[in-house]
Amino acid sequence: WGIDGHFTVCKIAQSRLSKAAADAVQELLPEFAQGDLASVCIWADRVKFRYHWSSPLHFIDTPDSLCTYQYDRDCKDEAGEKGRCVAGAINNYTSQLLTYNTQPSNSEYNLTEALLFLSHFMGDIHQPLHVGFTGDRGGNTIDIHWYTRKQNLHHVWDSNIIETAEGKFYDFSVDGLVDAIQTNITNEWADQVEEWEKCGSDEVPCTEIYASESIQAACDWAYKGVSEGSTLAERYFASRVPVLNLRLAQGGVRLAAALNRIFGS
Ligand code: DCM
Ligand code: DCM
Ligand code: DCM
Ligand code: ZN
Ligand code: ZN
Repeated sequence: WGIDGHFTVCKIAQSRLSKAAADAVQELLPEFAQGDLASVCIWADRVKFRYHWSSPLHFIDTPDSLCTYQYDRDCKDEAGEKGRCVAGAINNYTSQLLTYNTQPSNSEYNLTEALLFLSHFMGDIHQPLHVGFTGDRGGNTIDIHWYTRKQNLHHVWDSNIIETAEGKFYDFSVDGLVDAIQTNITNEWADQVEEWEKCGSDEVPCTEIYASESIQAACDWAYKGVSEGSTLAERYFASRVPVLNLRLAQGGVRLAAALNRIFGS
């Protein structure tokens, strides 16, 4: 996601934290966040250049045209190193944050960074094209027109659909989008939320579910009907925006659920 996608996921998440998790988040947030998780949700993108090792942790490349995800097969970087993908990173930073409960002030890890990475990566794993095909780098090499402007398909899902929705429906404000999704969560989607919060079983970790949903949505909605040089406009926007809103909602609900589990009650 771009700035507004990550902001939305973290706004939704912070509003759903238990007292214990909210307190831990307050303590771990950096000073410049001023208590607002959403304001630093994009941090992991800003440090890609400083922390070179972290850039493969934002996505997963899956086999072209297969539309499935498997951790053992797919979660690796371009050099083939295992675990170096967004699912591996979520697992890693979750286990780092769990040390907060036993050694809050002398963890061997930087738990502030762990919180910011986890919050960001929980968003990215819900962006369908962050679990896209290998050959097109998650849609980055598919050049299309977004209305009249040259764009690539990945960027359409990171930012353009969200920005177009904000412009059309919410007076160009991200807060309007957040409010609308919050309303959906408490109404239309209320009976699904508990299912989203469930975290698989011991054999099926949560990231397996999130990533599988993403590549499925990528095939069914993001890639569908699109080819090099396509023009995507009103029809594509109108049919995809509900899918995108759902993924932002699930990202937010699941980030909160993860933090609530990590920091106990
Ligand atoms: N940052 C920010 N606002 C501040 C200070 C920092 O948005 N007042 C962001 C910009 C950098 C990152 O945090 O990407 C740097 O954080 P640090 O150097 O503390 O890790
Ligand atoms: N990770 C890393 N380097 C760090 C901190 C975290 O590469 N300094 C990431 C890479 C992996 C994830 O953590 O995706 C899991 O790492 P490991 O396999 O070492 O547990
Ligand atoms: N990305 C992806 N899959 C890839 C490569 C990149 O999902 N195989 C994502 C990461 C960024 C965006 O695409 O959100 C742009 O990547 P880059 O900056 O590497 O062009
Ligand atoms: Zn992206
Ligand atoms: Zn990212």
